[in-house]
Amino acid sequence: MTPAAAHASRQADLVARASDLFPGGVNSPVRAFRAVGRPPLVLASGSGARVRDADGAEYLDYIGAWGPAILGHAHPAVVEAVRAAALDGFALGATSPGEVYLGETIRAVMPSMEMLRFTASGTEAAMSALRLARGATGRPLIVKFAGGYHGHSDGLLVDAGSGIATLSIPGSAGVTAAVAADTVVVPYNDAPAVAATFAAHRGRIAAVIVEPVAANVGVVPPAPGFLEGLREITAAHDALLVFDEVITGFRVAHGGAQARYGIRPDLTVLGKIIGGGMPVGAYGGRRDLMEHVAPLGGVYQAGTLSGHPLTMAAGIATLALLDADRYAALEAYGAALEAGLRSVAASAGAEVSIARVGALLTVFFRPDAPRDAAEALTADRDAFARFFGAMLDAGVLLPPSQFEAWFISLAHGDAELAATLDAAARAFRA
Ligand code: KE4
Repeated sequence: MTPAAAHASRQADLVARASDLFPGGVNSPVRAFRAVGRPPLVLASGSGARVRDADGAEYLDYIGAWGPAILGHAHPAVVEAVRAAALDGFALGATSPGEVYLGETIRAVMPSMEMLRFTASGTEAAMSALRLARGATGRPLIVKFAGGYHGHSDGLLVDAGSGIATLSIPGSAGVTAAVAADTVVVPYNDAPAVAATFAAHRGRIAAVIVEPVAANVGVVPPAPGFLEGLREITAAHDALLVFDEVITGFRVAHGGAQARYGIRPDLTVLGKIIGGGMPVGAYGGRRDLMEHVAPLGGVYQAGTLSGHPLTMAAGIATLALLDADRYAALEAYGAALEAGLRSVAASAGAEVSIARVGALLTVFFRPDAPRDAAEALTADRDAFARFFGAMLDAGVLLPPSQFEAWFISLAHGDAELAATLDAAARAFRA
């Protein structure tokens, strides 16, 4: 592209400069669009269910900021809450009123979180929950599931999902064998494998961490009895059950997956929606466990911007608009989208399967919905990449990976459903 033409496209210019500044031109790998063979988008604005790239092209959006934008982008109530909070200063370095209000709001909806701690990301929250599990039990081992993604702390990057699955890499360089040795990986939806793992490591497992609806290999719902099995096995061995609800919290039900499936975990990890799109994480659970956390107990965890006032303001404003009947609307759109996609795929003769839990959906390019990561990873990535490109060309932006979920918002309505299905009908044929 000639220099003049480069400046004709602000996006191309920014992509070129970003590629020089950041690894892959991005500040998080999945944003690089490498798995779909397209140049990355630079998104300059969002409103409701739509986003605009740096050249002003508009897309109907199913990335949804990877989960937080459940109200749609730039919801006026959330924007106003952050604007007003900003006038009182930003981080002040002590507890702020908003932390109390948001903490009480979360606990009222998720009563298993008897006591909690805010962080600035889901990674920090998951990492801290597991440090707490080890500190409280005195045991070294953590069990996670193949394809489970719980942020990028060393011990959790073993056989993870999300970007690790998208980039088809086994784990991460820089994670030592010593660290990885304390993480045991078992297949999702396989409670007997978990029981066998506990038998093999009797008395040494601190906790099991699970995405109660797997969403980082694409959406893989828990098989009937799986979560109940985890609850029984961990209780029988005095180990802790940690629900990573960074995606599912306030998404698959008002009270998250623990409400939807009726399981009370010992600890819960949150992120995304509770911050309304601002940097956030939280972990919490049984009071007797959380009292091990500094400064009360010996498990240290800290953060300069934990509980940031503007994040708290965005979270409070977001959760205030997520009362129980909004979930009926999310469920209705999700069901209509699933049925519509199934119909247009069948008409086009496309061999896909659709997995959905509430407002979380994945179209898998494989004949039947996967039951675990190993099955999900057999999906046809090239077919997905072609579908992604055809949808993008039709103005619909999907998460740029077969192994991520589509995030539906309350701003997605009849017009968005029709536009999505019209684009999909053409894309499946392509
Ligand atoms: P963050 O550190 O990215 O806030 O949260 C980590 C995390 C923890 N647990 C679960 C279940 C998660 O899905 C995530 C992050 N999700 C990915 C999308 N699959 C974030 C997108 C990205 O990495 O850019």
